[in-house]
Amino acid sequence: MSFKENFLWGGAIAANQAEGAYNVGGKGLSVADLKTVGGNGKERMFTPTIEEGVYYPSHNAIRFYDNYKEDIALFAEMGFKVLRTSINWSRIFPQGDEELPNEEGLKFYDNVIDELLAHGIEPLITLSHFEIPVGLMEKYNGFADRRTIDFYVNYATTVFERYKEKVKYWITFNELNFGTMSHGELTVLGIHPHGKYPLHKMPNDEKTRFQALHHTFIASAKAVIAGHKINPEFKIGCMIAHLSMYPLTPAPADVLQCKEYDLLVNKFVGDVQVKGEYPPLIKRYFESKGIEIQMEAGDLELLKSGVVDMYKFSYYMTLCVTTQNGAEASMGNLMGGAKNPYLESSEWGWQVDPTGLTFTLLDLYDRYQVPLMVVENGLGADDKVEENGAIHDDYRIEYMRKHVLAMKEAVEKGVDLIGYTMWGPIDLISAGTGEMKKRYGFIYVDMNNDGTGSLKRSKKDSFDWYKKVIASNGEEL
Ligand code: P53
Repeated sequence: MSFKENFLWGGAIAANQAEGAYNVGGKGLSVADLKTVGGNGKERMFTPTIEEGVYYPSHNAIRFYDNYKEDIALFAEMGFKVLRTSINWSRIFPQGDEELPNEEGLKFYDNVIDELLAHGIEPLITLSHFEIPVGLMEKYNGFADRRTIDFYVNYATTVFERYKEKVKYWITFNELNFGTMSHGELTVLGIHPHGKYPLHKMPNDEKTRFQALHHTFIASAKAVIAGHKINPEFKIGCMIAHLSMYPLTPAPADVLQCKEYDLLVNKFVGDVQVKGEYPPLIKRYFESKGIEIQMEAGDLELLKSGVVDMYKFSYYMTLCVTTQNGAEASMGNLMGGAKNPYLESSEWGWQVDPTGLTFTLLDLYDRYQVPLMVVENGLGADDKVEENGAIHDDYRIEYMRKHVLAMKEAVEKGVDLIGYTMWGPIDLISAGTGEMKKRYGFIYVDMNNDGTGSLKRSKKDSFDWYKKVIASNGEEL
């Protein structure tokens, strides 16, 4: 057994990390436009307004807005079956609470989607990829306010209607489970802090955060219901940053801790979106924190009837959990985790673990029994350009080869896996650091961390490798 015949091979990008043109064509500001550049080990900041002399990488990004034709042609050359990208919410509803959409914003996505279809590439559209309009953040405190649900649903319905004949695959929210962590307050939920903040040191207001998260659950469910009415063929997914975890030691306390973190950080949000209900074990956590989710009549029914069609997730690394070195019992600190002595890390400290992908696929299929799709995976690395312009990224090929083999193993074991869109087929702005040199692409973009460079695109060695992988449906690795 190997990959299905119509397996969806491709890549994934996000509007704010690729398009640029942040204030063109009537677009409003999104949260991404207020994030400064950081670095490896240097945090990005959030500034409530645009400050002079500060560099905001999303403003120009890699100018996919002007270059999309050339870039899509390169994706097509690799044989992409699918491209995952997001619609930048604030291009369509500049402030977020308008009744009618911005036609110029829609026109841009008409062009992108038509270009993809002309090349036989299926679009997979994320509705909200860390791109909530700043207008909604300022006026409503983002999803902390229940009214934001309706603005989101109006936006979702607008684009579902517009693209009902052209787009079949959708994601309601990117990495919604980041909403359980303090930095997700801003990035995912649009909770607006009135001051400058390093992104990982957001005010840690769990009550507001989990209430806002509940509102995104309702928003997602309502969008799914509306989407299926508009086109019953739509396949709408959740998207979870699956930060797969192992206990650091076989000490029973570590194993137990790991189980509880996995529920909070990974499974909780997926359970709500796939099973349509809060997992029973989360209630104790809320009680212990004095959190009481305010629900309206009908909310529980909405969650049940608005379940997603498939489970989509990102997978980059695994983390280790331990009680032994006093590791804080806070989800916000989890991204670090404890070091796994059996794994190597990327230059940015992400532990590389292909076997962990097989483990994760088995774990998820065992829990949900719905089709799965890996919608992000890849290696961020600082590529070296040779004098003749070549880029020998054999480390990236190695990373991806092992992860494709890991998926194959899961498929052989019976997992229903429908596709793979690796992250950043063309180099783009890093979400975590805002850097350009944390590169994932098969296509190199000549641009530096400070935005200088010709923006010229060129092929890395991995370009031909991936082309071969797709052509052989994952057999020639
Ligand atoms: P960057 C952290 C951990 C797992 C996934 O990330 C993450 C992050 C955010 O840093 O986000 C996803 O660019 C996200 C993309 C992002 C990609 O992973 O920090 O959906 O927008 O670019 C890679 O290396």
